[in-house]
Amino acid sequence: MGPVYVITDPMAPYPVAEQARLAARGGAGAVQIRDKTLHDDDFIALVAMLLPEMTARGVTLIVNDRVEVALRSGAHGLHIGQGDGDPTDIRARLPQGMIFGLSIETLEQAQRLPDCIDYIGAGPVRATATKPDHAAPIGFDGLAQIAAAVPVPCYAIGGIKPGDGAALRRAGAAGMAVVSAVTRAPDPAMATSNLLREWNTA
Ligand code: TZP
Ligand code: MG
Repeated sequence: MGPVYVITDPMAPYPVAEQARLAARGGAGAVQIRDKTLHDDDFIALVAMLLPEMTARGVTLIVNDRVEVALRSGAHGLHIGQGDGDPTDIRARLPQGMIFGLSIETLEQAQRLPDCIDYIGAGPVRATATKPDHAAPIGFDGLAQIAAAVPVPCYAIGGIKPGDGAALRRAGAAGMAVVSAVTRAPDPAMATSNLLREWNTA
């Protein structure tokens, strides 16, 4: 999926589809569509519309939270959080080859990671206004402990900013998952390509 994973935000200045396109243009390896309020049918239509462009660019398109939407839209992947159901039961409903990610907030959760998970999002690394109900920040040390405890790629999430690439790589992250650093940047494509360049030169 590459080191830069961009998550869309319906509250950000650009429409969600445009956020996804700009992230792809900037070199994101993965784009997650995250919208807690969109009706399932609209969510499915949005993902289905974006899928050909994302596939053509080699971008992994991931649906947040909703199993039915992931299944019915043909998305490349599904990402769930700790409260979204039993991962093993959900995995059983997904087609083979669909990428399956899980949010991890503590070392204990990392140590109990089900073996059906392809990658994790670990965080929040820092407190962030993007997810007001987030768990306690884990910091870079917590991130390093979690990354070392799991056998799958670990994406750092939460309060990740330009300039963090080297510290995240040192902590053992496979990449960074960002919302505001890209979706609220004046030029989201440029912000994405800057994060990618920074990661690759860190
Ligand atoms: N999960 C943990 S923190 C977070 C999510 C979805 C939000 C991250 O947003 P930002 O703007 O990159 O801090
Ligand atoms: Mg969730």
